[in-house]
Amino acid sequence: EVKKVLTYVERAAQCTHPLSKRLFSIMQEKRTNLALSADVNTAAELIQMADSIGPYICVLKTHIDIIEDFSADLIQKLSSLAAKHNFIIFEDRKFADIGNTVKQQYGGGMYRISEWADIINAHAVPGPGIIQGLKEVGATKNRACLMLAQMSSKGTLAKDTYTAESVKMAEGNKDFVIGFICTEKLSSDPAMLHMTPGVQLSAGVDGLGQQYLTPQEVITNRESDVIIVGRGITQSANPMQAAKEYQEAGFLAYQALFN
Ligand code: 5IU
Repeated sequence: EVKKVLTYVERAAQCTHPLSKRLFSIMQEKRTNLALSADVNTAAELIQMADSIGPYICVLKTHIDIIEDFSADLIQKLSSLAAKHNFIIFEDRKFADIGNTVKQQYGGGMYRISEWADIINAHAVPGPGIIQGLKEVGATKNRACLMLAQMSSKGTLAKDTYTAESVKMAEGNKDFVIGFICTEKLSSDPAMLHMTPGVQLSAGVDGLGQQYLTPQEVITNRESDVIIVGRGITQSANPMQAAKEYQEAGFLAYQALFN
C-alpha cells in the first residue's frame, strides 16, 4: 500500500477551522514548519526574539507567566509582530483544571490569554469538561486548542491508553481542538496538526528530563508537522542563524516526504 503524503496546501484545504487552515497556509508561504519556544524572562527579550526570528517561524510559543515585567504593552507589541511577520501565537499554558476554573484562567486574571493567544493547549487528565470550559471562552473569538497527548520528557505518564483517550477527546471536539502536542503522528485526519517539542539538531537530553529528537526524526520518521525549538535557538550564540538552520532542516525533511 502506498501512503499518500499530503502537501501543506492540500492539508489547508481539508481544514474546517480557520486557524489550522491559516497555519498550513503560513507554513507553505513562509516555507517553515518551525515553532520558536521563546522561553525568555523579560518583555524586551521576547520582543527582540519575536522580531528577529519572526521571519523563520510559523508559530511563536510563549510562556507568558515567566515574563518578569508583563504588561499590556508587551501584548500589543507581540500582536503587531505577529502581523508583521505572519506567525501564529501559541501560549503554552497547559490548562489542567475543571471547566469552570480553566474558563477563568483562560479569559481572565492578569494575562487575559484568550485576548491575544491564537492557540492554547490543555491536558486531557480532567476529562472533556476542560475542553468545554475553554471552548466557552475561545470559540467565539475563533481561537483553538491543542490536546497534550504525549510529552517529550523522560518518564511521562502521557502514553498508551492515556494518549489514545486524549486523541479521542480531541477528535470529538474538532470545532475547537485543531491538533496535538505529541512525539509522533497520532491521527490520520489531515486537518489535525501534530506539534512536537524536544527538538535539537543533535539528539540528547538536558539535566531535567527533557529528551531531544532531531528535526529529521520528528518530520520524517515520527510524521509530525511542526518542530518546536527552544534552547536550540535561544541559547545559541547566534539565534537568528540557528533559527535559519532549524527552518531549513525542518522544511527539507518535509520536502523529502515527496521523493
Ligand atoms: N514542552 C516540552 N515538552 C513537552 C511539552 C512542552 O519541552 O512535552 I507539552 C515545552 C517546554 C519548553 C519547550 O517551553 O517546549 C521546549 O524547550 P527546549 O527546546 O528549550 O527544550
